[in-house]
Amino acid sequence: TDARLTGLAVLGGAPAFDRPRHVGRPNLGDRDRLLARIDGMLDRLWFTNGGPLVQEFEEAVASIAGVRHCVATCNGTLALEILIRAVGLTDEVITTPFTFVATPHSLRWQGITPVFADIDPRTHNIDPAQVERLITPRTTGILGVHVWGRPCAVDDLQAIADRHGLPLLFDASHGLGCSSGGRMIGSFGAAETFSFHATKFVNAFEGGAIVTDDDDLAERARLIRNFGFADYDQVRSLGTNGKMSEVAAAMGLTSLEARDRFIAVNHQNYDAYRRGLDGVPGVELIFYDDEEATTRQYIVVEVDESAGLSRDDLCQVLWAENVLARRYFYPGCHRAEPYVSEQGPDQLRMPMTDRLAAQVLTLPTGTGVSTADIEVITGLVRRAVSAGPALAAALPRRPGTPPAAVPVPPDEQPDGG
Ligand code: T4K
Repeated sequence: TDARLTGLAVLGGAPAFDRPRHVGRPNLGDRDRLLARIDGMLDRLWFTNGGPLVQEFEEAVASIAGVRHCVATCNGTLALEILIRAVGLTDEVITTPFTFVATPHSLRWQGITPVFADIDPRTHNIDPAQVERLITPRTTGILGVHVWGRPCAVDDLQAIADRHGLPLLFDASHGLGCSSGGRMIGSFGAAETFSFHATKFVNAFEGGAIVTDDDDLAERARLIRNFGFADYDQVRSLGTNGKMSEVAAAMGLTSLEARDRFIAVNHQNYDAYRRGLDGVPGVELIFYDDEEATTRQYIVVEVDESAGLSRDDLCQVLWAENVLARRYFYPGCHRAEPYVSEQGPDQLRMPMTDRLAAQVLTLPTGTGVSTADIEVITGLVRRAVSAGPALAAALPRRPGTPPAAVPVPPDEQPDGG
C-alpha cells in the first residue's frame, strides 16, 4: 500500500474536521447592535415599505459605491430583474456564461435571450472582444459580472457600449467594497446591482440593490419595486414586489458596520491559503490586485493537469474530510437549462468557460474559518496532489461523479465548528 494514501477520509480514514467547513458561512456583525435595531423596528411597528432602516441602508450603500441612488430590494435576483425592466432591455442581451445562474435567469425571466460571450481565463470575466463579435441589430444591452469581486474590463466594455449605443450594466453581486482603477464598483455603466444574500460579504439575510447615478432610472426602478405605485392610489407603471424589509436592513446595516473586520479576516485567510498552497503543482490560487480595494470574499483555485488529479477528484477528497468546497460555476450557464436546449451548438462553443468550469474550486473562508483550519485544508490539498494519480486511481467513485451528491449533515451546531 501507498503510505501517502493512508488515513485519507475518502479511503476510509477519519475526517479531518468533525463538522463541515463551508464556503459561504454567513459573517455576523455585532449581535447586540442587530437586536437593538430589531427592537426599534418592533417599537415603530414599521416593518417594510421604505422604513427608516431601509433608507439608512440605501444611503450607506450609495455612499460606498460612490453614487447618488441606491434602490434596495428583497434579493439580488430581483434587483437584476427590476433593473433590466427599468432600462427597457428586450430581445437579446450579451452576458457571461461564467456566473451564478441568476444572471441569465433574470434576463430570460423578462423574455430576453441571454447571448453568452466567452470569458477571459485570466480574470474569469467576460471578454470584451467576444462581446463585440456578438453584437447584432437585436442586441439591446450588455450585462457584465464582476466575478469574485474582481472587476470586469470596465473601460473596454464601456467603449464598446458607447460605440454601439448600448446600455452597459453590471451584476456586482460579488463586488461591494471592491474597486477598479481606484473607483468603487457600483459606479460603472448605467447601473449596477448588488446581492446581500447570507453568503455575501455584506449580508441582509436576503437582499439586493440597484445603484446608479441616473435619476430617471432610479425613479423607474423605485416604481417597479413597489408595484408601480407613485403614491397611495396612483399606479404609474407595471411593477412587482421587490421591496427590502426592515429586518433585512437591520442585518444589512449591522453587517456593513463590521465590514472592516470581515475584510481583515478575508485578507488574513487569503494569505494563509497563499502560504499553504505555495509551490503545490497544478493548484493555483487566483490573484487579487493589491493596488485595488478588495474584499477577498472568495478563495478560488484553478486545478490543472499538473496536479496529477482532477478538480473533481480533489473536491471528492475534500468533501470526505468535511471540507465542503464548491464547483462554482460548473458547468457554466450555457450548459444549464433552459439555455442548453434553446440555443444552437454555436452558443455552446465556450472553450475558455468550459476549461475553467472544469478547473475552478472555491474553498471555505470567512469569519467561520480559522488560520488553523486553513493550514489543515491546504495540508490536505498538498497531500492529495503529492499522491496525485495514485490517489485518483484509488478513489471509490468514478471520476466526474458530482460531489454535490454528498449530503450536507443536517445536524450542524450553530457555530458550525
Ligand atoms: N449574481 C451573482 C453573480 C450571484 O453570485 C448571485 C448569488 C446572484 C446574482 C443572485 O443574488 P441573490 O438573489 O442570491 O441575492 C449561493 C447563494 O444562494 C447565492 O446568493 C450566490 N449568488 C451563489 C454564488 O451562492 P448556493 O445554492 O450555492 O447556496 P448554498 O445554499 O449552497 O450556500 C452556500 C454555502 O453556504 C453552503 O455550504 C451552506 C452555507 N450557508 C448558506 C446559507 C444560506 C450557511 O452556512 N448559512 C446560510 O444561511 O448559492
